[in-house]
Amino acid sequence: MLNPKEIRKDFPILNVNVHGKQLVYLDNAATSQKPNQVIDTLTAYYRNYNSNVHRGVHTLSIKATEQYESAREKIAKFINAPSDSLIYTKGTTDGINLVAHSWGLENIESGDEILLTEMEHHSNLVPWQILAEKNGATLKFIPVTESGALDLSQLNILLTSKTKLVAITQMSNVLGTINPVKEICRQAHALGAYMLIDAAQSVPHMPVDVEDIGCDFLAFSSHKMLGPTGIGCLYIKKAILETMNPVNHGGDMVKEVTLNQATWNDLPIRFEAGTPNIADAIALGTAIDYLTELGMDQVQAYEEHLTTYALDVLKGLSEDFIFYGIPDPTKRGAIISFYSPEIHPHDIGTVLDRQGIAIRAGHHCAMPLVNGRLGLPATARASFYIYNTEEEVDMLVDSLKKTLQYFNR
Ligand code: C6P
Repeated sequence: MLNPKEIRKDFPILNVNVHGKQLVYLDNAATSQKPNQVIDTLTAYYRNYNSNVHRGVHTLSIKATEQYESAREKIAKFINAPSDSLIYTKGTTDGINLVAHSWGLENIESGDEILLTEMEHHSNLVPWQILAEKNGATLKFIPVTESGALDLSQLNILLTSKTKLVAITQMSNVLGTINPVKEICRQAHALGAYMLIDAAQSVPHMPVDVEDIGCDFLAFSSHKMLGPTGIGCLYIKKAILETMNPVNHGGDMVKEVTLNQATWNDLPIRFEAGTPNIADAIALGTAIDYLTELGMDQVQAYEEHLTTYALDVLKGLSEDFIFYGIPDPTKRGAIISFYSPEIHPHDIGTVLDRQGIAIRAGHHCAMPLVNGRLGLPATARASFYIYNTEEEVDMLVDSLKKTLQYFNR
């Protein structure tokens, strides 16, 4: 089992005081904190070898290029992908938009169907809305059951020979539900549809193997997995990537340019026009080293343990709060959304903040799920990571009790 007390020593921010209390950071689904190793990688790059990549013959540029490309290899290995199928992006949103604007625009036609779910983040919804409107495709949605799972009994009705793309989150950022993407992918492929996975919440918290799942596209963000903001990755199956056209054009993505035309560089550089986010890519490589060292099986097991504990102790508050998500902690990630009909989630968030506890309150960029399916104005959400402890869960419970008292409940 992971030792969060040891892990915490690597995260300087966890010693910060908020309103005179030591920070209890439970907003990891929004963004995770960064260990010294990642912070040191960033400063080492800027202090010692800041330079552009793929361009220079000088020592610094060669070192920057080596580090940038070796980070790509590590990240690709982490999800069991070949490194030439892994494109650096700004994050999950950017990756999904790239697929929609390149592959989507050219392959999804009038009459085609795109199958999504009711639990998608706006990043895996709005790009498909725009594309469907432009190309005349239809959006369909797998419903969410009362308990917070996908209603897979609807899958063979919704998935038809007209389905061109199935685009699904592997883990809900509101309910924590882990979706059976491998099985959905198998069924999608059997009908000739392509499969995209929004892995923003899964890659940071559980082992993900694109080869095993068999998906065509998979996007994730560095900042939710101990790495810096502004960098993420998009995996695209090689055979598909070879047929796709770049969305951005300019330096580095070209092989030969004349006044009137250009040819594209090799994969995946052809999708990375302009000077890339070098420091953050290299530091994401360090975050990958950190997680690999811990072992993703261990990360998942620890979070399951902490979620089990949290669900158990939070039961004591079930008269005052409704807790959402599948009760079985093996089928969900370390995300717990809750709601009190008496106290607005933003008020809960504000009162907890006064006690040093950071949670998120809002629609979590999943308005169709929160406002539509759950019928709530917002939820309060606590989300855990490798450095959170049972003591912190206890502090959350105590603070929620104080919040109830504060509002005279
Ligand atoms: N969810 C949350 O608090 P970006 O912003 O591109 O790194 O990730 C977007 C995204 C896509 N899909 C899922 C399932 C997500 O959870 C997120 C980010 C954050 O839940 C910020 S809204």
